[in-house]
Amino acid sequence: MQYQFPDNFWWGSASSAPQTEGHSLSGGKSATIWDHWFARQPSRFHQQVGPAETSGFYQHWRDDIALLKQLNHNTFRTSISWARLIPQGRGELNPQAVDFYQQMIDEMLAQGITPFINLFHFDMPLVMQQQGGWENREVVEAYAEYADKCFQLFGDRVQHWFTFNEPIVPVEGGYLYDFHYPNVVDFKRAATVAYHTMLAHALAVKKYRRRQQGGEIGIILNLTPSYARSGNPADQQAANIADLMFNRSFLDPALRGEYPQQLVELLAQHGQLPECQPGDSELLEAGIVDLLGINYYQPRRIKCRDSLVNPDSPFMPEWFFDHYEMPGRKMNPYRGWEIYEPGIYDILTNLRQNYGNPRCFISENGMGVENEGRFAQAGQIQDDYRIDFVREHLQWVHRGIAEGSNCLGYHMWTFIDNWSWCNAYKNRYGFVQLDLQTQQRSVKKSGEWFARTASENGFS
Ligand code: BGP
Repeated sequence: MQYQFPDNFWWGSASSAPQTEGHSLSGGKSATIWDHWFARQPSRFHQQVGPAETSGFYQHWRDDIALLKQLNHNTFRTSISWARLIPQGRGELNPQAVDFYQQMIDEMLAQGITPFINLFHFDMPLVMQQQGGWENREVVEAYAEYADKCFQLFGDRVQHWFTFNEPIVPVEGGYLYDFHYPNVVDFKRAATVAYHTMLAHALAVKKYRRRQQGGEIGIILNLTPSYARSGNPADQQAANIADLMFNRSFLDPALRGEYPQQLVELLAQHGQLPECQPGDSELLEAGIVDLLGINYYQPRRIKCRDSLVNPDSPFMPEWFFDHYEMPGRKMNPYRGWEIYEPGIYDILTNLRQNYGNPRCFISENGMGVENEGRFAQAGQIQDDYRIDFVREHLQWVHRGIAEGSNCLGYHMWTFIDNWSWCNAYKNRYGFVQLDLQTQQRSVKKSGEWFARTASENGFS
């Protein structure tokens, strides 16, 4: 076989509680910011489809886990919903949620599927947001209590924990570019949210290690390699700043326990540094992860700015660079993102050469497709484009591993087509097609391909 992967390679897919569970206001769960925002502004959501309309994992988990097994997953990631487990954010547990998560995890284990459990996937409980969300250090404490509760309840069964999925997304969406609640546009507040998120991460890591449960804890970051338009110093400098802002702002604290000096200086120079407290540096250092999840979808193409910044305009990352469309780049024709497979290899190489080759795995990679039903033949979606997408990315992962990268697995986004934030069901990503009305699941051609690849531990 041409592309044979190391023994015990993790083959699986990723999902999250808010995108799959449904029952968003039942089973004792309280509202998250998504329930709240949807109720107030349904028009911000594609076809006005909100977080209640999902594949109903809260109900169908047993069948879905059987399907995972059928597709030869040896690992699967989902998340716990904070608002379901502790509806008031702090304090009393919801017994229905404890039962649900316990049974779900036990069923995965019984089917030979190792659960990877994430604690926060953009789903801030509304009660916590009403107290200021990540801007409030009390919420950081509350999150750490919630995390510790999860370790206490499920840590005997779960050996792979993640504190956050893509923590930069709520920062960008909620505080910079207005695509998540609370729809603030303010760099300083965004920087505070980013900083507090990493403190929350580190506190959770500390609590996990204190329990000595024998497993590992990590974080999942969406890394977008920044490629400069040219070797010209101005373009290079622009790409470097984009990298600092969008990658290293989370990668460095997660893997080195500190922020890049250059980023700190840049923000200090512009009066944008968040407020620090004594002890923060030690805390960040304690947050160095055991395992890094890498979500990779697309690169970032950067050039220097064409025009001078108006110093009276609000401070934004784009003060330092412009995005540019590289001529001849390969686009996903069904979703509008660039596809650049070598980016996944460049990430692995960067981690190996500059970050001590950490234990890592590809925790999300995937191809969203609009109106995917048009590719159905005899009842099955013939998604050869997705097979090509996965295969080509895996070839680069394989090369990275051959050169020594410590990449332990590959998880596809996602298992069953799911609800996705403001996009709702616009982009379908699953190995399994979901009929939202009937809730029927149908395995796509890519699901069958992946099942074969997982069972053979590679492909030719
Ligand atoms: C990632 C998120 C996922 C999922 C995916 C697809 O950034 O971790 O939760 O939403 O992107 O996104 P979309 O449906 O917007 O194309």
